[in-house]
Amino acid sequence: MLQTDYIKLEDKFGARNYKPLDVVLERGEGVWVWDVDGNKYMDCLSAYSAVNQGHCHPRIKAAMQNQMKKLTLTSRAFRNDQLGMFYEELCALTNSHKVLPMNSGAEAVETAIKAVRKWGYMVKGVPEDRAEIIVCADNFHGRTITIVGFSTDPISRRGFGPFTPGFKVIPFGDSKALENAIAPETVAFLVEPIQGEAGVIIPPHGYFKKVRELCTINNVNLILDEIQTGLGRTGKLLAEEHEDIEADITLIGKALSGGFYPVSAVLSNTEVLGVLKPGEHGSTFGGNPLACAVSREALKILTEENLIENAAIIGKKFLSGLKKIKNNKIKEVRGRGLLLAVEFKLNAGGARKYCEELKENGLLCKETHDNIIRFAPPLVITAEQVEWALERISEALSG
Ligand code: IF1
Repeated sequence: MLQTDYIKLEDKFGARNYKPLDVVLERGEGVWVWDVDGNKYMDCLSAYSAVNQGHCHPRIKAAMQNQMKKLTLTSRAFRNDQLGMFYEELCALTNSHKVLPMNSGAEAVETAIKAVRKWGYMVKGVPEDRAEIIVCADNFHGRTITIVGFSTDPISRRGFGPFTPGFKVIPFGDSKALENAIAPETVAFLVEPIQGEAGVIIPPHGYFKKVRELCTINNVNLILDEIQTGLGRTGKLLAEEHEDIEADITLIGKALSGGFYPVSAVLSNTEVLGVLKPGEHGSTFGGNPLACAVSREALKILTEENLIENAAIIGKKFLSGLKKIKNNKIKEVRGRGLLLAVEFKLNAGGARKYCEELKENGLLCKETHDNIIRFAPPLVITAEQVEWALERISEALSG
């Protein structure tokens, strides 16, 4: 079949909830992917930070093959031999006390919302059904009705109401706004350490230190959504480390399985996760042995192959290379570790055309909010590969 045949099939039978680049991929290895015609591309999106370990990492593949020969799914009606070790290793790595395993990132977010609301009623003493969670404008936390209900992106919300009550929106990066928003019924502040989908928005220096202080003195849970920024992406295991703070609840997903399987988790302590009693929450696939075996290996790779340090070192090189690009249509170049973005001025005609040109030159990336290109290659990328990428990006973006 030709690429156009694959595209026709997708367009004929698929819902049109995406507008992908017209490249039909069939194979991936490390930072590279190949289309059905054998053309090779560098993946600078990493499935939105789900393949931090690189495409089809052999160790994760082997762990998955080994486990799938034995046991894939038991439901949580019974125990399995992978879950406890997954918990222990994840808690040791992230300095957490308790884990609640789910599947998608959105499910982890929803789980955290349920847990903090129940904590509010059982521990903080908030009147029933009055719990409030503060979120930030330009947030992205997933696509469920509750989550898009507190999104400020009209495209994410339009036509999906009515929405779930109990959320208050404040500007990102403004600790005074948080201070003014906190009320006796506030049970949590849900926020990304760096706003990924908004265009890699990095908070002002000291913002999260103040946020941590405000949450502590007001007995409000700080929920950090690290589903995109976590697991090495920003050059630290968790992006919170750049801010020298610790969340009360940390959400991870995506690269938790190295892109092999949907796995997410809510990391917290007994006070919060202890409010969920048997039968009050769960999911068919949450904590299944295949997910746990895959994730255990995916986490080991991050540390044993020094991917977190690599993201820090190579990310600096990538960022400085992007900053050298000369184009008066570029408004800002920013990033942390290997979560980078080039923002074009609003009158520059958008960023999609640059993504299309880069695709023709063997590099895959994607625009966000029309005028921003995010560059987020797998954390296994080498210095030479960054040079290769920068040559092409400079050629396409210079103007
Ligand atoms: C799509 C965006 C990124 C996330 C954060 C929770 C979730 C995500 C910080 C939910 C998921 C994905 C969703 C995917 C594209 C991608 C995305 F463009 F949508 F916004 F990365 F920026 N918190 N982000 O980034 O996790 O339920 O998807 O497992 O919806 O197209 P999920």
